[in-house]
Amino acid sequence: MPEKPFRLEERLTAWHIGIAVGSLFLGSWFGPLQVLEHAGFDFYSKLAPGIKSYYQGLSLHGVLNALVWTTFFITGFLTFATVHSLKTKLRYRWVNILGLILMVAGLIMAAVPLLLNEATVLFTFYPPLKANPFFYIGLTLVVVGSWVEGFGLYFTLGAWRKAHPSARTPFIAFGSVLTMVMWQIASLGIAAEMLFLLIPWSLGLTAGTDPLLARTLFWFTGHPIVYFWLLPAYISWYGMLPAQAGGKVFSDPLARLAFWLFLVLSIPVGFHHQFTDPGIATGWKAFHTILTYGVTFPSLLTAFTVIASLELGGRARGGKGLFGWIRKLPWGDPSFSAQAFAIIVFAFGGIGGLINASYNMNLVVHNTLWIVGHFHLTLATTVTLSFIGITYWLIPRLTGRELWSTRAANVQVWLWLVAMVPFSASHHMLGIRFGVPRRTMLGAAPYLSPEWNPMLLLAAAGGILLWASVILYVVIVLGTVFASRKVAQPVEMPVAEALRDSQETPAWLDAWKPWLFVTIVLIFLSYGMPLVDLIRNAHLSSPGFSVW
Ligand code: HAS
Ligand code: CU
Repeated sequence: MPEKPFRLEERLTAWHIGIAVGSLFLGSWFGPLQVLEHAGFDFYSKLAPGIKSYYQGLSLHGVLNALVWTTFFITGFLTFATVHSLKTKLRYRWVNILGLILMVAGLIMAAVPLLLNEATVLFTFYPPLKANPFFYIGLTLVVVGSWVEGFGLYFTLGAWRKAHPSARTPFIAFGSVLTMVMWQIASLGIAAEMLFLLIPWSLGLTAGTDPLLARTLFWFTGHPIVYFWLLPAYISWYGMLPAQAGGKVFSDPLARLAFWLFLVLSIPVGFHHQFTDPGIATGWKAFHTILTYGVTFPSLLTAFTVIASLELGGRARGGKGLFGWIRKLPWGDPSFSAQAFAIIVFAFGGIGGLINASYNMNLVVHNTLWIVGHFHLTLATTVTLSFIGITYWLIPRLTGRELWSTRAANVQVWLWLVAMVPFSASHHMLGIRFGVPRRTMLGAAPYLSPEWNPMLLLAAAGGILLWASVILYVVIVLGTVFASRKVAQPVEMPVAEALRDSQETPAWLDAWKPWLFVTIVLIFLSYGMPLVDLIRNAHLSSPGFSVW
């Protein structure tokens, strides 16, 4: 077999994906335990004997599934996507290797206190809940590692642009680098929270902390982090999926415009997580609400452009009539169907998001199981099922082997979709109808009502099926890596052509400075005054609590 040109880059990617899948596997064990606990069946002592409480399990579930699975998958996938899209090796490979080492070191550092019940603070680690300093330092290292990997991609794109001064950046590389830039700006909030508040506090260097300031810095990052998760899926939907469906990108300029809008609008919206926090003036919350409705616009553009691109594919495959093209899409290809299901589910997850974002409707759903329903549609399906779909071509590519079983992969993808319907519907209903709280060990709650039981049982059934789908996924990954046939010609990364030559895309859609300028200005407008106010009035007075 000829020497592969990107061997080192692919090995780096493989490490990232391996760690990501491993954490999804471990984190998912707690899912069924949680829904069963809610439905009145407490299996923690039998099935997770080392775990001290529901809350320790929930912290592991959130950190491993929401933070580790995503961040490792994304940094690995974007590295692969950038080098293959630009057809060039990483400019400085040591930078990306260093980034991965930092991320792994951080992961280990954070995992130890989590496992020792020293960081039972849930994945949002809101103070005054207090964790062991290694938890905060570890998570900070993971973020810093991801920044370093981001720089590795900028150097690579920079070198490419120098060598191709008048060419448009290929869309996939453009989207990958933009995702990293957005993430680096966005994660400054969490970096500040860690460095100035949580780490000194947990080390005993300050007597207390300021929960409101900490939460505000957290959500500066916490909202855009959901687009850090979503944009890699969008890169695939726009730049790869049309090729898998036999179609073309309906509009390269619209695709780029959506990404620029995400850069500009992802960050200045964090107060929609803090509507009920006292201490932030109503006017600022209203301003963030308006901008939140702004950031739904690029997703609506995406719905239009991606579906139009898939329609081109369905018609090229012989589909006729208004909807006949849908049947002609390659539904038997699990990589395609996983992502198509992810898109369909996002219609519902996104509508839920619009409800959350409404300043007054949020009061009905905030802190209820409705939100859990929302983020299992968005994060745990739209994003996760897209990533799973991507691995169904990426892992065969990385290993030079066939997918272990296409049929098993199809079952896995369908099982996820079918399980998510009762899971998310029941969570939404429990939240909006009965006001059932989230982040709560319901089995021990004195206010538990028999009215909730049917929905709680439905949620438990969905949760168990979802867990089965994760286990099947891991079996398929392991089967592909260790037990599948080698192929002579490994699959290529799918790259969709645009309907019109992307070189004709206007230059302003490939120019960084104006967009970065607007991004920074909008951050100052939306966060400048409230943050100055909170910092001026900061009281490092709250002691830490270790409740469980
Ligand atoms: Fe959210 C809370 C608002 C999107 C994740 N969100 C959360 C939390 C998470 C999360 C994890 O305003 C909980 C955090 C915590 O622990 O407290 N969210 C939104 C809005 C959007 C949104 C406005 N969220 C996401 C995405 C996530 C995610 C994406 C993860 C990846 N969210 C909120 C708010 C809260 C919140 C409040 C705080 C709630 C509270 O009170 O605590 C928007 O970005 C959504 C825009 C999307 C659309 C849909 C576009 C549709 C598409 C497909 C159409 C498909 C069709 C079918 C028509 C408007 C692209 C196609 C057919 C075929 C054949 C293919
Ligand atoms: Cu948000």
